[in-house]
Amino acid sequence: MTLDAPRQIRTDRSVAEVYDYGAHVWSWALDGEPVLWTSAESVFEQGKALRGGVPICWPWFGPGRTGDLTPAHGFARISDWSLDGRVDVADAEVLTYVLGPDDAPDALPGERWRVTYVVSIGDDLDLALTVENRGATPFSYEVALHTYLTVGDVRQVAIAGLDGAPYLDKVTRAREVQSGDVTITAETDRVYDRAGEVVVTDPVLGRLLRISTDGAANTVVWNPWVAKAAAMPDFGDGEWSGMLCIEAGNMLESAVTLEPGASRTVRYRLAVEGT
Ligand code: TA6
Repeated sequence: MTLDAPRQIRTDRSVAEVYDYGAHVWSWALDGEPVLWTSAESVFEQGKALRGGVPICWPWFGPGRTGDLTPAHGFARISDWSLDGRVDVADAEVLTYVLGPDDAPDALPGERWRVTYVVSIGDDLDLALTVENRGATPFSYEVALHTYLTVGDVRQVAIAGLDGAPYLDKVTRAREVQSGDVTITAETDRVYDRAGEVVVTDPVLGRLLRISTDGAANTVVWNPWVAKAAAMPDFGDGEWSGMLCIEAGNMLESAVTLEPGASRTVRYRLAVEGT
């Protein structure tokens, strides 16, 4: 079944589209220039993830810590979220989405949780995802805001802010320590044990993308490169050089355990600056 049309957001400098499906911020352009990346081959069907924008990975990341969970990256991005509010504030538009167990096709019966996602679109993109444990027992999850960024040529970007950070290289399965800026010279799929601020310098588009986070322990850097891109039907073969994922969240050893009544927020702010 195809999806309902996305909500159209327009502010002084921004144009964006947000699907209630997955509470998925799909596109965001600032001053007419795309900042989020979207694949021309993405599908728009219930039950399938969109390829681009900011997919929400929850309550697990990838196949989960057991390595065998489906759907990949959890069910939040393929569930219909409820829009709880939409307000204009200063030069931004703020949408508040909510997901509960009754909305999620794959939630376990009797689970008592609630996820609230506040999306602020203006001169920056500001995302805040809060998970509440409304049950009587502790509740664990992984989470990531899996942001796809538009870059001029991924082979020419420099990613600063992770120097010295340990990471799991998901391509080689080795544990490494980052030395200097991250550059992309092959398939890259890394979970860093650090979050905070990451700056992507894009010499082709002549801009910096500044990502700052709160409540996250991990940063993921991903580019599929040639072969992986060709192997994904919803990813155009030549699109890989124009995109880069810089994701933030809590996964693997940094998965979150919420005590009854507790809540935890992960926040991701994306700003565009001239070089
Ligand atoms: O965040 C990187 C990653 O975990 C990669 O391993 C790759 O699987 C990517 O996410 C995309 O996952 P998806 O399920 O959206 O195709």
